[in-house]
Amino acid sequence: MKNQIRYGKLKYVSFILLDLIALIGANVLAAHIYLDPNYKRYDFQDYSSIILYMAAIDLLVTTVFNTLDRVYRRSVRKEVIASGKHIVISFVLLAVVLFTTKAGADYSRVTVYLAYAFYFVFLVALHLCWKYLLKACSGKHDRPTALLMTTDRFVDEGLEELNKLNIDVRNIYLLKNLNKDAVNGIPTVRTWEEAAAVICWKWIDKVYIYGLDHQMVPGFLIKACKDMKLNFDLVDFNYRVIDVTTIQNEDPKYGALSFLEGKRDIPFPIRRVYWITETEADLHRGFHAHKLNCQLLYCPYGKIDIILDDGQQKTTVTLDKPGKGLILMPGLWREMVWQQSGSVLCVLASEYYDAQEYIRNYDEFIEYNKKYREGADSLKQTEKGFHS
Ligand code: T46
Repeated sequence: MKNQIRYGKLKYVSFILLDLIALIGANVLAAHIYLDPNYKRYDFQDYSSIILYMAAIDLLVTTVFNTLDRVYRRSVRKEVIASGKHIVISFVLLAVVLFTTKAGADYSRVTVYLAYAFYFVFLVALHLCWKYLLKACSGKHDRPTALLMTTDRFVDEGLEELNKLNIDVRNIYLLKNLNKDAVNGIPTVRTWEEAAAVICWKWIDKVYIYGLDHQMVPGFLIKACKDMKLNFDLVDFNYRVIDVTTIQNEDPKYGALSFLEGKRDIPFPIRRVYWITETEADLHRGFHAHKLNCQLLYCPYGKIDIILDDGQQKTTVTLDKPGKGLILMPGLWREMVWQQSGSVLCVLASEYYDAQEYIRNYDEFIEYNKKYREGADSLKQTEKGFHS
């Protein structure tokens, strides 16, 4: 709820007021229909005090159960479910309050049932109408708006890429936010809940993930975006050479220390670590591609050429110092050539070992890559994200 108020502000408050108006309207209608002025046992004056109980319970339920969560962008189905949940909880609480305070006998139960039935209908209808009206009044964006999800290592690159696509990045969700409130003047968010609130109340058109494996996107955020009918899109690269932070001691006898940090340097979950040792110069290994596995390669000792082939062109990256890393996304054919005997290759991998996930035949790789590219290109043309 804190995030809803923070990003929704007056828009969010307007929904609370709308709920109260719907509640009063539903009660007046129910009393009008059911409370017979000639029937002495109940009259509206007595009944009106129940509306106060209902209003208090309504506010309590909204606050405690966060039933207005993402109300601005809910689908009709979600709206019906959330409003139903709100009504059921409120009804149960009212029953508990009334019948434990013995006040229940003073009221017509049928009127209460009717009032809640009307309240449900009003709630759904008013929420839907109000959000369409608010959206119509807030106008269209000149450029598509986006939330960029990335790591602090790739944030500048990601912003540059989206800038090229003429996309207006409104917020950045840094996977590991080290107390950065903004990057290049664009505010950051710290949690998936905050990201979901921004997407909702700032009416973000799309979430872009840059330089991350999709496994790093929290499942709850994916679900929240689905509920808001919003797509994810990858602005991707095949590989990246990165500097590995290395602390060189002034006194050479203490050597150097290099380190990599999860979520900042390593843009995928680490499920496996392996290393290749006892090697001779001119050793050739590899000759395969991965369908799923993301990797980070580094060579803490020696010199190794990594020849990469994306099916169209080849590139060679030489790993020749501990302060150099190579991130490889899936779909790249690779060959490793040891330039110096004893060189050590270390690999951090996103997947457990699975022989089925390798492509070891080059023709098969070309075929696989062609299909993958065609899929990616058609997605770009239709501007539809592939993760949702
Ligand atoms: C890669 C490059 C850089 C396992 O049983 N578990 C493992 O985790 C790995 C990595 C390998 N193996 C077995 C499978 C083979 O029978 O070890 C044997 C040698 O593996 P492979 O021929 O795949 O080794 P490389 O050097 O060609 O490739 C390895 C990795 O497999 C690969 O993912 O990208 O290093």
